[in-house]
Amino acid sequence: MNPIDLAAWERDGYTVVRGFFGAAEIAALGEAAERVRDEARAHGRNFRHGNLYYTVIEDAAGAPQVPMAQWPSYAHPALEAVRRDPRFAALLEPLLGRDIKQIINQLHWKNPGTRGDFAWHQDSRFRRPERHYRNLATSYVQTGLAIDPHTRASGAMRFIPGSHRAGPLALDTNSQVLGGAMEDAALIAAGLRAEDAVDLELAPGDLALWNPYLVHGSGTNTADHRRRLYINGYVRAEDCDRGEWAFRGGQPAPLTGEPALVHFEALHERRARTIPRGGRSRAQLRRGASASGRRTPRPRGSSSASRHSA
Ligand SMILES: O=C(O)CCC(=O)C(=O)O
Repeated sequence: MNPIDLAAWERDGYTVVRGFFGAAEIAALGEAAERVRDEARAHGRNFRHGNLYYTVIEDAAGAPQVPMAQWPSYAHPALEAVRRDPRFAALLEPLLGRDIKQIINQLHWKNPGTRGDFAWHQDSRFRRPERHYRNLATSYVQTGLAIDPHTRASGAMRFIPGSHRAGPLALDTNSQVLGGAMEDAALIAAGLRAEDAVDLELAPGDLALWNPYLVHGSGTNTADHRRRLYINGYVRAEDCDRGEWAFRGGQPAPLTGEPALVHFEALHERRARTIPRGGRSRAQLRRGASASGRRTPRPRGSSSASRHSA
């Protein structure tokens, strides 16, 4: 039997599958996440290669911290295998069918005491341009796999159950989500109440699924351990013009060949301009070196994809 509680999904806009991955698998995922973090920190600043993007900030002591990595699966086979694990295909089939693309592949880290808050938002604000995403309310499912315990103290996500049923709400869509606090005033302006928020408490291996219109955010980690989340966002292929394939006919579709257009509008332009013939090897990518052996220049300014895009 499929473990998604479809009635709860429709009513609340989210559901949780407990123990979706086992302890050993989560330990391996955690190790892969640390390799991504080490690689991102070694760059010492924001880094892009195609859709892969590392957000690197400085902590109070001036040391590099990595709150988020986008599309680490291009460079890390262990993460690539998880995003197209057959269990996701079976789980998602009743909601999305058997041909499924992927829009989000993201790791989030919240270290104790560091601010990695996410302001109240709906993920729908990031599904742009709108014409490329059809029937968003029913064609898209966001998933988050817990690597560490998610509790109120460790900065678990907070959901407003049922808020997805209103569709797009009057929440600020101009301010940054990552790094912004969950303000009650933002909810009130959208006709919602902070008292209705629930904590998304997860044990390692639990998987949360939520609707793109569900209002959610998350707070600071005040626990004594880090809080990591592996987010994969899936879409019914026929309803979306963007994204990487995850499952075709129910079968896993590995990432191969040219990256697909997802959020980074300059993907093909930038590749054509900066990647010399032969591109870069994985080892060069890991070292942050270009094909010519030099370090890749800092990405210009803040692109649409350098912003939180879940
Ligand atoms: O990692 C978190 O706490 C928040 C994630 C989130 O809000 C999102 O990905 O939309």
